[in-house]
Amino acid sequence: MLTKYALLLGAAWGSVAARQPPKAFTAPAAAPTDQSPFYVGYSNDTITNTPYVPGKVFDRFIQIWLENADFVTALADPVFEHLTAQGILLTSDYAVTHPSEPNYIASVGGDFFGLASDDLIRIPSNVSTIVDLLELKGISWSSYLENMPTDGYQGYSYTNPDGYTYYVRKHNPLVVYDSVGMNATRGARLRNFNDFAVDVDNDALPQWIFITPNLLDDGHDTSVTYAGSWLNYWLVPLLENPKFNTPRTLILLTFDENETYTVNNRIFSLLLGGVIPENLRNTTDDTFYTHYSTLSTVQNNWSLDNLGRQDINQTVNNVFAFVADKTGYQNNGLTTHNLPLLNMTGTYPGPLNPNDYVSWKPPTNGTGAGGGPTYYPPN
Ligand SMILES: *[C@@H]1O[C@H](CO)[C@@H](O)[C@H](O)[C@H]1NC(C)=O
Ligand SMILES: *[C@@H]1O[C@H](CO)[C@@H](O)[C@H](O)[C@H]1NC(C)=O
Ligand SMILES: *[C@@H]1O[C@H](CO)[C@@H](O)[C@H](O)[C@H]1NC(C)=O
Ligand SMILES: *[C@@H]1O[C@H](CO)[C@@H](O)[C@H](O)[C@H]1NC(C)=O
Ligand SMILES: *[C@@H]1O[C@H](CO)[C@@H](O)[C@H](O)[C@H]1NC(C)=O
Ligand SMILES: *[C@@H]1O[C@H](CO)[C@@H](O)[C@H](O)[C@H]1NC(C)=O
Ligand SMILES: *[C@@H]1O[C@H](CO)[C@@H](O)[C@H](O)[C@H]1NC(C)=O
Ligand SMILES: *[C@@H]1O[C@H](CO)[C@@H](O)[C@H](O)[C@H]1NC(C)=O
Ligand SMILES: CC(=O)N[C@H]1CO[C@H](CO)[C@@H](O)[C@@H]1O
Repeated sequence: MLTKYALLLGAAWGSVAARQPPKAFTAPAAAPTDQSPFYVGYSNDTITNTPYVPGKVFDRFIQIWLENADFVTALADPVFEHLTAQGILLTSDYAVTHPSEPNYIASVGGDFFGLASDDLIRIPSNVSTIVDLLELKGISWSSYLENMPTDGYQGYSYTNPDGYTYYVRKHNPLVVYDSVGMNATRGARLRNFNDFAVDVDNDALPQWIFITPNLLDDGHDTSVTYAGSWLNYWLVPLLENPKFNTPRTLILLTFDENETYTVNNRIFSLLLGGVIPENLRNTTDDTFYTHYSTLSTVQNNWSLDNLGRQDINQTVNNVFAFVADKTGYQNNGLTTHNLPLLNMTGTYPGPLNPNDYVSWKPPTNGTGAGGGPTYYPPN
């Protein structure tokens, strides 16, 4: 089945970078708001969004995913240190499994469906995602993927003309869901970094944004220092740009998973943005969070419906505390002594686990942090 999809999409299985990663970061342009020839596809248009829908605490949510960097090491890096002083460091945030891809898909679909690989997969079009919930309330969204060549690109990876593979599908969670990837209207909202430059310049960023840096800039093929240099080029100036970081913007800088499978899957994450109250900057929060917390926090903020998956599982769906405090939402109070293990890779049954297959299931009816009903796709 996987092979069929691979052929269908003309995938390059296990494609290996032809070149070694460079040792030092080179800026692709003078500023992150400039288009660059390094990004193969130039922007054709500015994104069109529905009118802004105010949230209870924030009006824009931007998540930025980094890779394979030990945050203890990261904290020693001057750029991370600089950013940490401006935000809330989440000291008890957990990935949900290993390796990368299941964590990415969980963050937008509320489950990883037993997946324990980075294979080329497609999730059937009747499986809902956060996009369905956002669109129901008229909330605009998009993903920006660095070095993805064309909007809505379906391929397994992309190798630039310089011979280096910078982009991989496994870090682009929404394209994996056919309800987004195979729908041309939605696919056009999976955009590249030249589009990002244009969208910021035109003050046209949507309200829910997923950012995937390339395999060098996210630290995957490189190091914390390299990722720090990219953040210094990209995020640090954007934090000062009111078209990106408004007083009502919440930014999550996070990692996909812990590198060490034999420890519980703790990752280190940082909340940033204009919405972080002055008195909470340079503080830590030890509430237990997982990748599902990004779904429940967004649901809580905009009173959304839920997906009827782990986003309604009260063990793993705590809402970011500074948001919950304002909305009056009650988190579960779990502490470090009784946390579930989230490193049990390959042992979860599901439709994407070939060793423990169970068929696709409709959502479970229940209540999430948004208070709305469970969303059932039309077919
Ligand atoms: C993995 O978890 C350990 C223990 O919590 C922590 O020291 C380490 O920094 C984490 N590594 C990553 C890559 O997040
Ligand atoms: C942030 O807090 C640490 C102590 O936790 C302190 O050493 C540091 O100076 C603070 N930084 C800023 C910019 O306030
Ligand atoms: C813009 O359109 C051209 C021509 O169809 C295409 O080659 C290019 O990749 C498009 N840009 C993006 C970002 O999709
Ligand atoms: C494709 O996406 C658009 C915009 O989100 C939506 O209105 C439409 O119903 C979707 N089409 C299908 C076949 O799901
Ligand atoms: C998960 O982490 C715990 C420690 O936090 C460890 O005891 C356990 O063996 C790990 N599980 C796996 C499958 O590595
Ligand atoms: C909720 O999450 C916990 C921790 O991962 C898990 O043990 C439990 O089975 C989940 N419940 C449901 C209904 O999925
Ligand atoms: C999707 O539709 C198939 C039948 O075509 C059904 O077996 C499956 O349960 C549905 N999945 C969901 C998530 O509703
Ligand atoms: C879900 O639960 C609600 C509240 O109990 C109920 O009104 C609704 O009919 C249920 N929906 C489905 C599809 O079971
Ligand atoms: C969708 C939703 O719940 N919107 C509310 C968010 O919070 C603002 C401010 O409290 C309300 O005005 C909205 O109705």
